[in-house]
Amino acid sequence: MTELILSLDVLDRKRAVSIAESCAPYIDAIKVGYPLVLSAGLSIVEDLADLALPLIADFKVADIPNTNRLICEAVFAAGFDAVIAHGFVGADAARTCVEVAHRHSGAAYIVAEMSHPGATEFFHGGVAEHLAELAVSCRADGIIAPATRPDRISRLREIVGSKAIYSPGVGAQGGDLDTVARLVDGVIVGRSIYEAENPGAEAERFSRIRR
Ligand code: O7E
Repeated sequence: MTELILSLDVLDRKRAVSIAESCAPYIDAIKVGYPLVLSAGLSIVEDLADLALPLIADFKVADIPNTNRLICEAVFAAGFDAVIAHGFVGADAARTCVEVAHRHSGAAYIVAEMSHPGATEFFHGGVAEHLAELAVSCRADGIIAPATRPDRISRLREIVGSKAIYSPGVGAQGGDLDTVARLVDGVIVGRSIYEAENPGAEAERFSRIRR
C-alpha cells in the first residue's frame, strides 16, 4: 500500500499538534519543514513524538559535507527519524547526510526533481536522472520525485529501481493521487489535508483512495 505522508506546514504549534492528532490514524509519517520549525521551534518534535509516527525532517540540506554533518546530527538528536537532502551539492555532501542518518538508524532521501513549474528550468535535461543516480551511489534510502509529472516519476523509477520514491504535489499542486499512488512508495500531502475543514476526515479520504 502506498504510504500517506502528512506535510505539516502550519505555523501554529497547537494547530499543528491538533491536525497531526486527528490525522494520525490515517497517515504513515509526518513531514516537518522550515515553516513549522521556524515558527514553533525544534521542540515541536517532542510534541509530535507521542503519536508514534515517523517524523521526517524536510530541511533540504544543501551545504558542504561538514555543515551537512552538523545539521544532520542535530536533526537526529532532536528526535527525527529521517532527513531530506539535496543532491546537487555533490556526492560527498549528500553521502554525509546518508551516513549520519544510517549511524542513527534513520533514513535519508535525496531530492531528484521538484514538483513546481519552475523546477523544469534546472532539473530537466538530464540533471534529475543524474541526481537519482547519485542517490543510488550514495546509498540513500530513496528519492523525492514530482507528483505533478508522473512520466518523470516513471523515468526516475528506471534508475532507482526498488528504492523508495516519495512524491509531493498531489492535490493543491495539481497531481492526481490515483495516478501517482501506483508509481510511488509514498505520497506527500500538505494543504489538501491541513487546510480542509476536517483534516482528519480528509486524511481518511486520501488513505482510502491510495492503492
Ligand atoms: O503542496 P502541498 O501543500 O501538498 O505541500 C507539499 C509539500 O511538499 C510542501 O511541504 C513542499 O515544500 C514539499 N515539496 C514540494 O511540494 N515539492 C517538491 O518538489 C519537494 C517538496 C518536498 O517536500 O521536498 C522534500 C520531500
